[in-house]
Amino acid sequence: MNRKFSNILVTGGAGFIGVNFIRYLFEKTGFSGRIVNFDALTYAGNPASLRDIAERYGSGRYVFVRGDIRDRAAVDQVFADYGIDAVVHFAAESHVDRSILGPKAFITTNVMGSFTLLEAARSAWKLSDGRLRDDVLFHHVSTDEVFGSLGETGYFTETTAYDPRSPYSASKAGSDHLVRSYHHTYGLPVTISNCSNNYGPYQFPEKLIPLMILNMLEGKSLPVYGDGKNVRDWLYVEDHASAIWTIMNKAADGESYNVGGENEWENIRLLERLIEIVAKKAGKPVRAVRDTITYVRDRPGHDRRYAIDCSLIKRELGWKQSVDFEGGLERTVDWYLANLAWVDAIRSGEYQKWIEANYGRRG
Ligand code: NAD
Ligand code: TDX
Repeated sequence: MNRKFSNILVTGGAGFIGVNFIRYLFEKTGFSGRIVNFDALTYAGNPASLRDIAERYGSGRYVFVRGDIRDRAAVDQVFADYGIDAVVHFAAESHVDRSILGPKAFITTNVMGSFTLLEAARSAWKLSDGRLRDDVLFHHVSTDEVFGSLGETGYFTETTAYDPRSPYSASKAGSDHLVRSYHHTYGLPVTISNCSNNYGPYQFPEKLIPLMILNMLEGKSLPVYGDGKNVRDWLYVEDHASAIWTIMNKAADGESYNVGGENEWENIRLLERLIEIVAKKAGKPVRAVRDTITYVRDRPGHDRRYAIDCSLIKRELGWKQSVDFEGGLERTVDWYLANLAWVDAIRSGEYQKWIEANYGRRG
């Protein structure tokens, strides 16, 4: 496979991974086409994260459209307006804790929204003889959480049975199944990636790493769920972007690939390492920061361990990670230290005011 895309629709491109993916495409690849960033701007979406990209490429190569993937008319309009020939589908509710508190938005966006997007793609890419175009692609961005929870040993491979255990992972599993069904039933050209935990710049400060960095800087307590021994596999976000781009360009239609960092950490061990880095950079005594670790009640249904076997994408498509964990954590801490204004704007509601001024009130 060697595909060429001219007009890529990125859904959820104002969120953490979407922002990094769009930056990666413009700055690190030879992509010369147009990106249409379609995002509803929920609490997690912040177009200010791409303000410099909008200034540099806004004359035709970068377009932001505020819209909801559950809104069929709005999605149809984007396909029609921009001659979309590829979709990279990031838009989702993504935080497990929120899915426990309020699952509904996860079902409407992750399942129904993905369904709406698939229907719009199927309709926009239909040829006059009823078949679908084969020079287009729908790439679905999914998670390792669809495979459930591992014990102390073993890895998720592409053939591991689905076993989602939170409303978030169940909704992502539902969307994965829909995407595959559109390939098998209608011949929609699709690819899927199931990736492990990402970290890096622009991550919303509700997720473990940015939350802990900011709490350390502010002298707040560091809430560790349960016994702190849950294990996650961490990948620097730009390496996820490169994996998606590799799959989009090289994978056969209908294929899924697991993507991971081959970098497993118990939460408490990761936190201890992060404390050392932040304390040093912020000039705080390590022991004082360590004393703020607080074990709190566990997340209900907390998956014990995720671990990805990503040998297939390495072997078949030649992808590999480029950022080691030590370097990635340093870069991430440096980014938050240099971008406290980005965090403040989120926390103070300043960016929400900016969104309302520029894009109208949130629905
Ligand atoms: P995020 O929460 O930071 O961003 C999600 C974005 O989607 C936001 O910009 C939000 O405004 C937008 N959005 C939400 N609902 C929408 C709707 N109905 N219509 C249009 N836009 C909507 O999430 P993220 O961490 O960047 O994750 C992106 C994707 O990657 C998700 O599909 C997630 O399941 C998947 N993923 C994330 C990770 C991770 O570690 N963060 C790992 C593997 C896979
Ligand atoms: O305050 C905390 N304390 C804590 O101990 C938070 C926010 C998390 N944790 C634990 C729970 C998890 O074991 O840290 C681990 C990581 O938690 P999150 O950052 O919430 O990520 P996780 O639940 O693992 O899911 C993430 O990775 C897979 C993303 O949010 C998902 O979108 C992605 O699919």
